[in-house]
Amino acid sequence: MKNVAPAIFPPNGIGDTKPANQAVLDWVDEIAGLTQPENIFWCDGSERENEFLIAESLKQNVLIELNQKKVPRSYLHRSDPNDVARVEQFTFVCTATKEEAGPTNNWSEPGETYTKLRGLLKGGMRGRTLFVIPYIMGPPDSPLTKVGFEITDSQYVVLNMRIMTRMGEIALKRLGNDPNAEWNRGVHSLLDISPERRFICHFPQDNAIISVGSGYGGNVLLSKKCLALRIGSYLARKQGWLAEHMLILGVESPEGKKHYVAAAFPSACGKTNFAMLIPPEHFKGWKVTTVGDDIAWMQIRNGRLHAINPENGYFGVVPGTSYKSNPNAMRSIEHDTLYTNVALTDDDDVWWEGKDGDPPAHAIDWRGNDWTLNSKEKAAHPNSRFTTPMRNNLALDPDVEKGEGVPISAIIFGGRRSDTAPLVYQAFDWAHGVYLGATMASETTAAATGAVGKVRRDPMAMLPFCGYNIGYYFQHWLDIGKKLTNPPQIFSVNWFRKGPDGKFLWPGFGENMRVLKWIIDRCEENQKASALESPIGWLPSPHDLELAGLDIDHKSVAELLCIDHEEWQKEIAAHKEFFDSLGGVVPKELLQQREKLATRFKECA
Ligand code: GTP
Ligand code: SPV
Ligand code: MN
Repeated sequence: MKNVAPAIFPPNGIGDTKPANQAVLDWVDEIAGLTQPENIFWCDGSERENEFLIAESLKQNVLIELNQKKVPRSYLHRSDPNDVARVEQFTFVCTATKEEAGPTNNWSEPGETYTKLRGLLKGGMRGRTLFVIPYIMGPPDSPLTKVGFEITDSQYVVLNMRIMTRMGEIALKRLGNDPNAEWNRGVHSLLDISPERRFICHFPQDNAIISVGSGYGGNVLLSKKCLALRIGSYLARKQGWLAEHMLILGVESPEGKKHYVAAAFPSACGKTNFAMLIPPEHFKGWKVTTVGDDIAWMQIRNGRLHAINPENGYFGVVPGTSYKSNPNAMRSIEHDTLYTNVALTDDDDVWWEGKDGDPPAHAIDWRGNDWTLNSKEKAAHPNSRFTTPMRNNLALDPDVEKGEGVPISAIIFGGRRSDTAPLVYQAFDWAHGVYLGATMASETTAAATGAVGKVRRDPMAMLPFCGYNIGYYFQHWLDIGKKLTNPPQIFSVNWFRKGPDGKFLWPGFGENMRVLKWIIDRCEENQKASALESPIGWLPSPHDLELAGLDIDHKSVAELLCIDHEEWQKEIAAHKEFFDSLGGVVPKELLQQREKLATRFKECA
């Protein structure tokens, strides 16, 4: 299957929506002069343009048409097998000084990096079409909304950006004619899709991104991790708001009382699933709605944090998605969806590990090879993805377009931990909550290249996405808390604790409603749910959780809520080791939190 495709030639009326803003025109001129494309395609986001690009992508074998009866208007793309996930080792934050990028980012000097990238881009689009994608991040009438332009030589990127962002004319209108207006400059070229020439570089001070050598989502949909998180977090600190790797959901009780919750879990640790949760039967009358599944931009309004979802679609993990685990996602991806790196069945349907029903006897796997039930390889790549419009989600929150955002009652930090971290607990206060976020750890997943299943510290699930010094980021979180008169309560969750048999102790997915209910009850003014004071925070006892109708034994519940002092001694030592590894940038307030935690353990020993 082709990833790099030759130029396409649109008929009149397609691909010619040039923006009026001279700064954009000059920039496109400059990049075109450097990359030498065959022609330039100015995207407007229209239906007609989309149809044309899909038809061309099918002709060029960039997309494969799926069974239009089973998955209408949906297509499959296979990426290069060497290019299936984010590449943290090739991701750079190019601030003027290394200190600004901080201890957790790869840094390279901006001047040298521009020179190196220009060298790579020189003539890089010869024989190809250069697409210009105008887009906005955020609801059209939000003060937080940002304009971006992405230049790319990949039709797959254009088709994805049309789903993931509000793309086209809407951005041209918002930008207007002012040559000094603020907008993000993103340049992407596939080059020859070689890991040796793969770099994802951010220039926060220029509000610019250059990504070369990859065609994979998180590396090339520059709106997402690059703009909304890395550049976003940098701007957020300067401008006094928060750009976070968080889902946003609404939860409404049968009495009609509604709370919004934002939750940060690392990549492939359950954000999309939690955001689309369907409450189990026992919770009749409860409703969960999705505002966003990956990114939250939050600002202070009337002393409260309010969140918007800057995106317009979901770029979700496919494997494990089923009618049992996530019916809302399954319904969303039944139509108008781009699939990347899943298996293709003999009747042109899609298949993946964990899908409902029996696996097919034969399929074409994500690499394009024959696959049978006897194959040792997985049919779908573990990081195969769907790209689907958020409007496909039947549980979409009615306030998703609200410019001021939704008020956040609770912030949740969650990791994938086989041990140590209990199912749920609550921080004593904001600063303690920031400490929970700053010290969270999770087992690595297939969403990034490298080892899978290794425990690593991933503060606020932002380790790969914080676009500046992590120490300043912690301080920014502490400072925001001081400005809030009605701060969200902060919680920690872990759906992934395992028993001695190596199996998950908690059923997860829809049953996470039981934990969510405890969380929002703890946020009520009269604290409708009780908890025990433990050294790590407020912990529910088994009878504080609504477990009726759930098939789980007492022993598992006890294990899920257990704080093993030995494990926690190791954990506290690991916090220290992590903070030490950051080389003196951690705010004093967080160092004190660690001491307080250690003292609380000593006092109860
Ligand atoms: P990114 O898109 O990479 O940011 O991932 P995400 O955080 O949105 O994760 P997602 O919801 O896609 O889930 C990732 C994997 O975790 C999938 O294979 C899910 O099936 C699995 N998963 C999600 N929620 C749960 C849960 O509550 N319990 C268990 N055991 N697995 C879960
Ligand atoms: C993640 O890895 O956190 C994702 C997928 O959401 S990607 O957009 O590829 O980064
Ligand atoms: Mn993510």
